[in-house]
Amino acid sequence: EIEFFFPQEQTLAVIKPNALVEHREEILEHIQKGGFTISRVKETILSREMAEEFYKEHRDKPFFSQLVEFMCRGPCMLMALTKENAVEEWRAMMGPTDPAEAKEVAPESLRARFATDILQNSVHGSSNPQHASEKIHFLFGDIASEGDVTNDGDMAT
Ligand code: RTP
Ligand code: MG
Repeated sequence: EIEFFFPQEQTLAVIKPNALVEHREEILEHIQKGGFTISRVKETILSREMAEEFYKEHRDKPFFSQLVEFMCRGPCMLMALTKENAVEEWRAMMGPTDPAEAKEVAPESLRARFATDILQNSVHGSSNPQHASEKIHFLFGDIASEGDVTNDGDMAT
């Protein structure tokens, strides 16, 4: 009798404000069908400071101020997703940054289906496991750790 062990990985997923208003159920359904465990979840309006810190890697880009303004416009849903190879799989499910490209190369992807434009592109996903743990720690605080299955119940702070 052989048992296989698949190491779990965590990624951070964010449903951005426009998509949370219009496509919440479809995106959550997609995540569940993809076999991810939602190990932490919080719905929140990011402050300007939090959005700036969250996307600090982009602070010198021409779109930075627009990006921060957009991310603060309304509630986001923040999720830690757990699965084998979660970072890559969630990025694949999202599709390319620009929905025009997404429609070409990944028509089933979330951005192909739900993005408005390259800025309001419906979802975020960490680009590597290091970023994932850094951002999960930043957004959920100290108690976020692997295997920790928690729903904050903290839906409006
Ligand atoms: P994300 O970080 O949100 O998952 O997106 P990503 O890795 O696919 O793309 P990234 O280069 O990290 O860009 C972060 C977010 O900035 C906005 N953006 N706007 N106007 C523009 O040319 C432009 N380029 C990027 C998007 O909201 C993008 O997701
Ligand atoms: Mg990125």
